[in-house]
Parts: sequence; structure tokens; C-alpha cells
Amino acid sequence: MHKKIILIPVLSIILTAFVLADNNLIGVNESGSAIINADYKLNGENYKAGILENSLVRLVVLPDFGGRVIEYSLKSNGHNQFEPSGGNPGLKDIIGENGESDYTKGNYFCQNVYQLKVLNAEKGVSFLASASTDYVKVERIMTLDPGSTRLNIKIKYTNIGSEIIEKFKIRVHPSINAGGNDTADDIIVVPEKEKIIRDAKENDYRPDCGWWLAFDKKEKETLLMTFDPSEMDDIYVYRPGNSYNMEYFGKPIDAKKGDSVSLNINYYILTEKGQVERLLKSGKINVADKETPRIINEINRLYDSK
Ligand SMILES: [Ca+2]
Repeated sequence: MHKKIILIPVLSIILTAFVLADNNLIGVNESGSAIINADYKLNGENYKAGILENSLVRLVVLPDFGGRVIEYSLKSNGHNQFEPSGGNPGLKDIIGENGESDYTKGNYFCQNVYQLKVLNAEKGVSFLASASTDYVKVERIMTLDPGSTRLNIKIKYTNIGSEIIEKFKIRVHPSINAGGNDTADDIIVVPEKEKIIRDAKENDYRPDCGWWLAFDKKEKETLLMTFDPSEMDDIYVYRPGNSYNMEYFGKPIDAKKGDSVSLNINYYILTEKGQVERLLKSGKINVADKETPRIINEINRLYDSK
């Protein structure tokens, strides 16, 4: 008898969610929801969007616009940590139809149409965005964990043509604005083992510490990215003024048919003093031992600054 009483409210919640989503809701569980073909307006244009949500964050992917992640926002205040406007918005793959990474040449995946589907994630909610040419297949899996702001992204590029592709590598280009609007308040912190770098300007940086972050001084919000340094070749900041990129490159290989390159990264949106410290001390992130206390003190000081 008790089981029936418990089931009724659960069912009504699921049915309500279906109605609200106009029948486009194709995945829902206790961790969150996944919607495809939602209407989405960006800079005056209409798009079809995929939307992943959990209790804390919302992720919006535009399959027809290069599979871009155009929104990674906190639900509490709507602050989108990716920059959705400008000439090359959101997070996207910079790889050409022949597998090249030079953006000045060729036809780019980030300008083309992706397929988007909902995956059955072990936990959380998950999308796969994919696109192919005759030469290259791009796959990007994006997952939100239950009850966490963590966004996990697994990217794989595969040579599906008959020719060898030289210096085949992952290149991900996110246009970033920590804390939502106003990039003037953002500090980009990049750690390197041998020289500790703060408030990064345009440059290449060694990826040897496995993390970097952008911090909005006014909103007290941090966008932290973590990665495995052994998978990463280069991290790069470009900061012309109104928006900035924190771009990254995987290790290059000379890829023959069937060879793949891949990269696994995590983003976190952190809003409280001490959260960066806890993550850095959790042992999942490599930092130079001698510098760890100094890095943590400096990050905590950012939260205390006016
Ligand atoms: Ca900002």
C-alpha cells in the first residue's frame, strides 16, 4: 500500500515536465533533464537548442551552429560563464574538414551542423554532439553530474579518411566571461610549475599544473578548468579587451586512418571562498608542491578583495 502512495507524486512530476517541455523532453531522471529541439534566441537569430539541466546549472548546445556550447550558466543568478556574443561565441571545436588546426584555412566544424543526441549517462545527464566530413569525425560528450556545477567534456577527433593527417590534435576554443557580463572584472590565473603566473595576458602557457581559472572580482565567481597535463600540449590566453579566450590544444599525432586523439576536461563554477582550495587539495589536481599554499592564499585573497 505504501508503495502506491509514494509513486503518485513521482509520476505527476515527470508528466508535468513533459508538458512543460512541449514533448521535446527526451531524458529525465532524478539528476536532471535533457531537452532537444528547444527554441533558443541568440543575438536576434532563432536556433534549435539542446538543453541539459541539473539542480545548479544549465548547459545550452546549438547543433546547427557548430555544436557550440553557447551557455553554461548558474541557475541561481543566470550568469553565463561562456561569452554568447561576438564573432566566434561559445565553446567550439577548431578543426577543419581535412583535420587542420589553422583557422585561417578551410571549412571548419564550428561553422557546420552537428548531430545532437541524449546519452544514457551512468549518473547525471549527458549529450553527444558529433559531426563528420570525408576525412574527420568529431565527437564531444558533455555531462552534468547530479547536484554539482561540474561540466565534464570528453572530446575525440578521429581520422576517417585514407590519408595520414600530420599534427592531428584537439583544439577547443571557448570564448569566456567568468561571472556573466563585464569582462573588465575578470582575472585569469594560470599556474606553471617553474614560474607562477597571475592575471594572464595573451600568451601560451605550459599545461603542467592541470588547472587554470578565471575569476570575476565583482561577482565573486570562479570558472575553474581541470585536465590531465599528460593529455595537454598547450594552453593559451587571448585577451583583446571585450571578451577573451582560454583555448587549449591536445597532444598532436601523425594520424593514419582510424587513429584518434582525445581530451577529457572538467569545468566548475565556484561561488564560495574555499571551494577552489578544497578542489585543489582533493588530490585530483596537480599543483607544484612548494607553491600550493601560496596559490591557495592568493585565490582566497581574490575572494576577499573589493
Ligand atoms: Ca565577468
